[in-house]
Amino acid sequence: MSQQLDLNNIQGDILVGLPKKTATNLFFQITNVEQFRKQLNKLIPLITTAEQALKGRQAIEDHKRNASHGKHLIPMAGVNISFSHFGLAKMGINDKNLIDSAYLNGQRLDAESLGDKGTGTGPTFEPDWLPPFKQEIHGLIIFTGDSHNTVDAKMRNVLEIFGIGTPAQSISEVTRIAGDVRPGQFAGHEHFGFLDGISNPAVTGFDTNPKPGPPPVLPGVMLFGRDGDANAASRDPWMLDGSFLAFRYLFQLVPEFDKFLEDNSVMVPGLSKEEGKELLGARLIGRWKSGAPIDLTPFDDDPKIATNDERNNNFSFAAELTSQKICPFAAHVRKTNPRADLNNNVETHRIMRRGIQFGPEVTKEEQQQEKTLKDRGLIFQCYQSSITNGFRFIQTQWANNPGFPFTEKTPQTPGFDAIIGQGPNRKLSGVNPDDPSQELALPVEWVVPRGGEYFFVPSLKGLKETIALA
Ligand code: N7H
Repeated sequence: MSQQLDLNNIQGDILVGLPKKTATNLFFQITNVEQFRKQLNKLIPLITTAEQALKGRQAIEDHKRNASHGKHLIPMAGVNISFSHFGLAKMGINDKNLIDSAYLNGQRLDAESLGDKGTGTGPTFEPDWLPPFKQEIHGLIIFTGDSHNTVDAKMRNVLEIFGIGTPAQSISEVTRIAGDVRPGQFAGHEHFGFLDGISNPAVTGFDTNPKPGPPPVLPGVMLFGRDGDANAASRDPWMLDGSFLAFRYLFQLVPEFDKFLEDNSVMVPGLSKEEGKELLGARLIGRWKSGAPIDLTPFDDDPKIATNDERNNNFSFAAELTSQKICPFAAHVRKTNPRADLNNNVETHRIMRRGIQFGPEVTKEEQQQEKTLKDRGLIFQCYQSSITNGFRFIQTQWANNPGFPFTEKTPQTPGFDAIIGQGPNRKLSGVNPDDPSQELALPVEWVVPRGGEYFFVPSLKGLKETIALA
């Protein structure tokens, strides 16, 4: 099978990431199938391909190098579209060869297995999700851009194509969720304060010059029908170059998280209370707020490592496969990409993360009350060719599993991923480097899922030839 990728055929968010300071996710239902499939022809030329997203990123780089650019950003908008199983079924499109039970059943039915809170059990389980996500969602259009104005203009343009407010209307909006990069010095950092978006897999045949780090993955780990897609032989031709998108609407309890760090500051000789607090945060994540990995700089932050692409992802926990003095087994980045803990045999479980923050900065009032009063968090999006092996595996088999990574050579139980692990009696070991067997209870789930869905992101060809109607 050829590994030659056609970047004009792949939607831009999957391999490249749509450049964004802001994004709006528009969830919709299809109300008039024939009309929608015809109107789709007009949307296709507006979809940002991987090739265009690369050009956009290059233009941004060139612009930044130009000393006279000031603070002004280049106006730029991106559009991608994807469909849930229910959307494809509504259009009468047979997607059984996407072969993924999580996708075919939808995320709502998966919520209990993911560990989301709710009432009832089995078929009667009702997740504590926001009402729009309990409705059937057929599709998602992602709009990204440099500013709200650019994104809103593109969105108006697209809504017009689908005849919103006219007799030709073919979709109805279920909900829209907007997010923004955090302001000023916090840009690129998620709401707990940690730099995000550092480690994503390099893809063979796409990343010609990958930065030092975990081994690249075959393109089929992200794209249907390509080398590395275990089910490539069973795919229908229109599925080639598509991907799955796992969407999660994750709220974060930031003042409560901060209070926990404060109350449980790691008491290591020579560290102040404040330094012990920073150390605890770093040991829960596996990186300092700057982004520097603790596997490389365990006891002091070193922002120079964080900004050095040759170093910031070049670690593997190999120095301590049976201990957790340097990095707790359950640290978020060790749980979600265990690297040498599994002999670097993690290719099929790697995901391409694209997310953005939502909600305001923590207010003075919230700081004083040490309590969340305003909604904020992460719009989590990740791409993979198997949800079962990708997002879902990481969440259920690793983050929620106190026994993982399997450390036969140490009696210590790793415990839960403090950030995203869900389940009863949350605790972890390894936060105290002087006594890694000591356990710390995690009384609050600081990341709260309030909705989500699984989508298929078709190729441009798949959209034109199978989903749109002539
Ligand atoms: Fe995570 N955080 O701020 O704590 N994540 N994550 N994540 N995450 C990562 O390496 C965070 C979530 C992964 O290759 C970093 O880019 C928060 C889910 C994976 O080394 C930080 C939330 C899932 C990696 C965070 C959240 C994952 C990763 C370090 C929710 C999958 C790469 C920056 C609100 C089920 C691991 C970086 C690697 C890194 C945070 C969610 C997975 C800072 C706050 C739901 C695979």
